Amino acid sequence: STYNVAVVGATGAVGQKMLETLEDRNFPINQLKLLSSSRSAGKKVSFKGTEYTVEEAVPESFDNIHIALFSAGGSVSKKFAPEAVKRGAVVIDNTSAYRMAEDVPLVVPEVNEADIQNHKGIIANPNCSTIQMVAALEPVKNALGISRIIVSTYQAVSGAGNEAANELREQSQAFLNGEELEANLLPVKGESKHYPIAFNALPQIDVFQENGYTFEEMKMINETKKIMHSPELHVAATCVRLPFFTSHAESVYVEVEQAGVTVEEIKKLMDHAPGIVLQDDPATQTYPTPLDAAEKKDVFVGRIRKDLDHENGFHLWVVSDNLLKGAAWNSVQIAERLIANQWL
Ligand code: 11C
Repeated sequence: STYNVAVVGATGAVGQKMLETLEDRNFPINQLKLLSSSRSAGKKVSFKGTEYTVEEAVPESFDNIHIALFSAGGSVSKKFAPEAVKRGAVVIDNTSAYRMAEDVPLVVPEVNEADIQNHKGIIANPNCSTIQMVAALEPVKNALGISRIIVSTYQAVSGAGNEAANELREQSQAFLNGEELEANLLPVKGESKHYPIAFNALPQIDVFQENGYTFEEMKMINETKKIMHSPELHVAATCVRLPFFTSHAESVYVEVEQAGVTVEEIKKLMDHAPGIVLQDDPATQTYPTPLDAAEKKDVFVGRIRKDLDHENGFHLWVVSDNLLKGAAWNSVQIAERLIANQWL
């Protein structure tokens, strides 16, 4: 059978990738509706060779929709996801609006696919930097147990949307021309202070919380515990924005519960894990990079080493396309699993 699908936020960085992914997967679409906030309504977007006009989302837009993919910001999800559910749609929400809500499954199919069946109409797609980390660590947790994670991220500008990518482009050109850099957006739109991202590194992604961590860091901490069903797990994160366009990279330190584990064992786990590609050979300088991972659906892992001091500690380098596995692909994958398991 085929389904009526709505994409909310169709003109955004993630929305565009959602359309590409639906096309690429030959998703069983009967009718496709492209929606947005009033700001982007009227724009033209093409899908499978047909041009669609993006419509402003209103509650009635969701009449007869089976699956609605949301990625137009938290406030749009808060306003329209319940309207879509009321009309019988299942919502897969790529914003942080519902991720920590108790009755909303937060899903990375390689980790907790079965949670999808508990949905009450909304399924949340985790934050991009969380998704790639838990996908890489799930096989380790299953086989060896995990007690602690300490992660530092190296995140692409596209995580902050198309505008941030444009800012990097413009600042880079200005820098190379010897001109003054204009910073209007990063680290956080709407904050009082802005720093240039070109040729720089910004240790702030999203707003600061009272505990001194940023919201992005707290997302990684809280979402990881929820997805892995491990409220007791120790997790700490430092999230940094760097001047490249696509793919987030992460240096992950993990302590396993089992004693006497070797690097070879961890490599073997990675090699057999779904959605994970091991790229790890120092002899041939083989390791993942953001440029190589871009436009690919997998999560790439390399640089696996044993900690020199902690018997159960390991270091990994994890890279994935933030707009695909981190967002659009994970959302479409949830939709595919919904259908395949008849959990719609
Ligand atoms: C970034 N991780 O790179 C963010 C973007 O909660 O879905 C994704 C925000 C989210 O800025």
